[in-house]
Amino acid sequence: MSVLIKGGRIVTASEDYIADIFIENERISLIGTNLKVNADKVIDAKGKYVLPGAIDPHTHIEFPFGATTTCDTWTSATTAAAAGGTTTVVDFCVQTPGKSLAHALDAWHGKMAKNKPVIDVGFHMAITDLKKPETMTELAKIGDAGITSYKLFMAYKGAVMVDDTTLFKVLRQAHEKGALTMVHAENGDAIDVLVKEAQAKKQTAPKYHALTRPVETEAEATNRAIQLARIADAALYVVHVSCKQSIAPIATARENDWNIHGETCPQYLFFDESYLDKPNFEGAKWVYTPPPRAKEHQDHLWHALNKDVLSVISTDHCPFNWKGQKSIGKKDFAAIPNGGVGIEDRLRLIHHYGVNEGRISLNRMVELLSTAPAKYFGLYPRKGTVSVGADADLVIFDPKKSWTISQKTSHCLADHNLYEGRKVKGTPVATLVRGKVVVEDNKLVAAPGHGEYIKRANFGEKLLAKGK
Ligand code: DUC
Ligand code: ZN
Ligand code: ZN
Repeated sequence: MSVLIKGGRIVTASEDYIADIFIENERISLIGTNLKVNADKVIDAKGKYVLPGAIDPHTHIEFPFGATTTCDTWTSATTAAAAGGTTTVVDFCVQTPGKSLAHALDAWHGKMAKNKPVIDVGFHMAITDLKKPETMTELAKIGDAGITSYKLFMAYKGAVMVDDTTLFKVLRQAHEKGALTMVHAENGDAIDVLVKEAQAKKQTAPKYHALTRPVETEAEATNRAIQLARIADAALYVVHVSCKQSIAPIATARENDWNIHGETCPQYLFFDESYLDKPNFEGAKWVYTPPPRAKEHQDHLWHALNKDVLSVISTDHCPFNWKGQKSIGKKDFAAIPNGGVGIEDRLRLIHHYGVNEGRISLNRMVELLSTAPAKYFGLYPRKGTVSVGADADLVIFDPKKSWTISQKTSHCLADHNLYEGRKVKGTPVATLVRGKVVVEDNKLVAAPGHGEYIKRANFGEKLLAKGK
């Protein structure tokens, strides 16, 4: 199957030009003006942007969390992702404490085999328990499964939180193996005390989620992880940075050329702590971790994104229904499953509020959503750019088309959308994964199963095209 995309404005992290793209055997085979080729399918992209597919390196799909499981399936989440211009996700495969890493990997592949994805997929490995010595041996070989990034939770005491010994051992292993270590940076011990005190005072409302996780708990853990990574001489990537106090140690590290990196997510750019106060328990929809912060942090986050102190915008898509899932915590904020809905609207939101409103350039948007995550997570240059030989993961994006974000037109299964009713200018009109249109005009047009599991390269190394 060959495809010719005609006359689009190709925008990468560093370029912006009008040309045709010819796709054969899932990859881009030619880029040029007025290409004279015979194609099975022709797409007229005049007046549209042609972007490399966005990459979401932070999702939780069919993820068991506390008393419940995130409500999207692999099919629904990846359809939503594709509708919003995302062509690859890297999801967290999470070790069940006490069980092996192989057990987690089997479980994740099993879920994907049942509810098949429509876009490409990689896994990070979240290590929660190193008590059995053989787990470290397993971790040493996890690269064979194409997993080149590890994740550790520094919070959720008594569940998935790790101590500093575990964090440090994993950082050392990552240094040995050329892997990237990711941290959820919050001081779980302090938060545990604050939560128990709030519960004892019968403080039950969603707003106590934020009040028991002050910015200092995030800042302290961020700095601790950075210093431990320095001792281990390992690369570190701090997930979901939410506040200026956590930006500061990352900025210092980067000024010193330390191997420290960070991401933020749209929910920290667009919502503040007041959303938790919405009446009738609606605030529970905004119970994600770290919590929404005071509004002043938003400008600091945009500034950090512009200065490359923060280098990626992921979604941390971790969807729970408001009815039946968030409601588990109706009488106790600490029982509300932590997570927000977000996989579908990232590109539209960042284009509208970032590019249209002058906060970032179009090239920087591509870098933050596609090229940088591809480079960090061993997918580049097979993914994350528009070039000959790359996978034809492409988004045809109409910058003039208006779009109203709504749960009704969403492909996510959650019963709400955090961005409900927001009107944006610019939306994907077609998304291609390895040369196949998977979503067109917000409709799924490919069969689930088109998405493939991708074995990723090590941190800083290149991923070659399939079969190379
Ligand atoms: N952290 C995440 O990264 N995702 C979901 C929940 C959490 O606390
Ligand atoms: Zn987290
Ligand atoms: Zn997450």
